[in-house]
Amino acid sequence: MFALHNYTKKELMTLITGKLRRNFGRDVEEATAKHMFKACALVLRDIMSERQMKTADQVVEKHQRQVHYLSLEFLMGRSLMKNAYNLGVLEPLKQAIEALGFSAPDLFEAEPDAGLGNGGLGRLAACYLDSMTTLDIPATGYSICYELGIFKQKIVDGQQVELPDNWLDLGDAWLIPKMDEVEEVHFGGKVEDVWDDQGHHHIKHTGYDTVLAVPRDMEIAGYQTEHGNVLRLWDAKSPTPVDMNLFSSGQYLKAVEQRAMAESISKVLYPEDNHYEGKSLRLKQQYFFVSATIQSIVRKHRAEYGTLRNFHLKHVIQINDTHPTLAIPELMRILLDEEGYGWDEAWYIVTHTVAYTNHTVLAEALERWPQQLIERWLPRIWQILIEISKRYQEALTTYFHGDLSKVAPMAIIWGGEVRMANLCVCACFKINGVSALHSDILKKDVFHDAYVRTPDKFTNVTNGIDHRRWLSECNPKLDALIRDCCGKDKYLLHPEALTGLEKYQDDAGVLSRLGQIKAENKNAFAAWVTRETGVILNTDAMFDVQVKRLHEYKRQLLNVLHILYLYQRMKADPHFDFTPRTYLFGAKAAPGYAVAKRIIRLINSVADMIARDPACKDRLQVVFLENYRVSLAERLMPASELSEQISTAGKEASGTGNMKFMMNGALTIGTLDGANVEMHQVLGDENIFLFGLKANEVAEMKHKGYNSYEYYVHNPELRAVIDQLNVGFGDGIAYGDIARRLLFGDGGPADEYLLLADFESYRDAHARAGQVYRDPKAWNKMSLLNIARSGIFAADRSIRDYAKDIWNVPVREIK
Ligand code: T68
Repeated sequence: MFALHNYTKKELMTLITGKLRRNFGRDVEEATAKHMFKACALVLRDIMSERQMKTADQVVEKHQRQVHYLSLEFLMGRSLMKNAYNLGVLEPLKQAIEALGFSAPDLFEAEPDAGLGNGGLGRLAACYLDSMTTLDIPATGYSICYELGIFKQKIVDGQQVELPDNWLDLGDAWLIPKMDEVEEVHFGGKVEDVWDDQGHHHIKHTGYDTVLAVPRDMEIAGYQTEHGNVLRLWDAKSPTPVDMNLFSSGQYLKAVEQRAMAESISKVLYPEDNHYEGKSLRLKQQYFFVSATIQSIVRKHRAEYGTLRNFHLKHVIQINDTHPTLAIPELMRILLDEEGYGWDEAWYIVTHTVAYTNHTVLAEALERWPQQLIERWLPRIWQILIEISKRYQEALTTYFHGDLSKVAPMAIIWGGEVRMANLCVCACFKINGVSALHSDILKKDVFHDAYVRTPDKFTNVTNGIDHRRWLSECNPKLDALIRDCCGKDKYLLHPEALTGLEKYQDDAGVLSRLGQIKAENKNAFAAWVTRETGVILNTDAMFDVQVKRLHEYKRQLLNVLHILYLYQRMKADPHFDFTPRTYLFGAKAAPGYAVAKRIIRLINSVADMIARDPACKDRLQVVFLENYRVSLAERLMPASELSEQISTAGKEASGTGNMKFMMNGALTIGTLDGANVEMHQVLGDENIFLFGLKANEVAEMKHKGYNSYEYYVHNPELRAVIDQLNVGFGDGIAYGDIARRLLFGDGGPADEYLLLADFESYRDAHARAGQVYRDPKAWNKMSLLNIARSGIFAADRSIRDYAKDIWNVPVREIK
């Protein structure tokens, strides 16, 4: 164990004022909040940078095995409070800021979210960086330094409008550019085989465009450790001002074009989640990031060992979904063309280095790159892919005795497309899903035949969340209660210590304190919403929350149908007995996903109608929270009471929002999907509100032929709700398109996600939740047990699983 240096308020004040003077030429009196934020960030960055360099030296000295986590997305959110917390300087930092005449909460609030991700997959990567560092794993994250992160969402007249997210203005305070570690990435051109005088064969690549990859490193601090890691974000730059050769040869336009091409690569994050689009700029992003990353790892390895023969012993490359799959042919390229290895030796190294995490079974999310695109932009990679594909297909044909019904779906190149998931399954030494159910579906269904051939490759690592951020930091009152009940701060490094709460499950004092904390958190959240938007939330009602990306499979629409049902019952019978609810929604829709945008508009139409109806006052309220993001989630989780996790069973790979709610004492209404299954396992039927078809029943129903119209005909309540979609609401907007989609399918299958089939069961589960809510003691007991049993969903547990089952690296032992 290291002795951590404890910075005092006075030391921090000196460091901060020093930064203000040296970096911004200001005394404290002249500094703006922005200067102050940057100065604080720079002070913490220095501390982390020192630690990280020591860690890096140690890794070299001890020849440690390293983890490289490749992801097109890291949804980091804010860092100032997080880093201060992990470095153990949060309290003295707050005091220093205040003593310098600034408000600490305002300063934390001034930091823009680093929104370099869409949703669950990106946030997972961020949580894992925290845990890998806290557990002393030598690990590096790699991604793109997008100039524009996930768009900012405005709601105008009920509709989503996207605005650019220019986070680097302030956010670049965390980044350290390393000009001496720039890599070159090549696009296009021509590849030839050449033989030298000795008859040796070489690959000659000419006529390519060069893009420079400049690393901008973000330091990552762990909790109570001196260990430091980095997130390496690659920024795309054009090589030298402009290519003077092109200019002088009169190719003026080509020179300008090339420059624009180069710098467009890191311009913007693609805003589609769980969806694939074969855009050439996206392919370039993927190769740019993967090529720079692999070259950088190889360069450092060569400097340390002078050979790549032991590469797989010293490195493991984890790829976050198929987005970084080109790491496989890129590492092959370097081993073959630059190191001169033969195919078999190169293949051995690659296939003992790369491991793949799958995050979705949705067909529309599977990446299938058109052959022409790869051929044109990555000609050498294309040749390597052909060879990998050919050899794999031969092996499969032998194994399956020429059975094309097995070989064809597993092929890597097929029908003019490159199937990235199949390439991963072929080349990776481990393949994992992200929840028990999801990993089972991979084995039984998506990759069944590959599983039969190589069962040992397949494993599960259930997702987890950074419980220090998502409980301790964001919910200080609950943190205090846990410290009182579970052995002080023990749970911060031993999340399983949360079970210590169990013995208070019938303790009236603790239960009422838990209820009190929730009430105070609701009030604080409501006050913030009012400040930001003017909307007044009814804090006496149950806060019933669905926040996540807008996607049909996540079934926000099912929630809306049920709200309309409640509304109609209330209108029909003023004495209708139900537990008052404040429904909160937050969701970004991919800008090109028209149906998702319609559903956002529908939620706003319904919210508006209910807000205007005096009959709903104090009983029913619907609020759409604009621009849902990490920092908004941190405010909302502590205030939530009912967590909506209602995806069609079999579709949500894991979910991680579900875990954040659970840890903050919200109860779940949900289907047996993703990690909900494992939540149910530890909670039992009595501590979760389950409903709906199970994954196998969904498959069966689809197989038999699902008819949504029958539910419409046979359930008058459901019929009335769908009829109202057709008629529309107070704002004069009708949603016949959505009604048609449910009943007849609008080009596709009717009600693809089985909303109507699950409606009744969902309604009943809501009625049960409403009943329990009326008995605060029963509710609080359930809430307490949810928190107590949430420890297995800490990212520390997930990372220990990865370290042991996949990475084969030692982890910090914590007393
Ligand atoms: C999510 N996937 C899963 N994808 O939907 C969720 N996709 O169940 C799971 O908990 C989470 O991953 C973590 O494992 C995503 O978030 C994307 O965001 C995405 C982005 C680009 C392309 C495709």
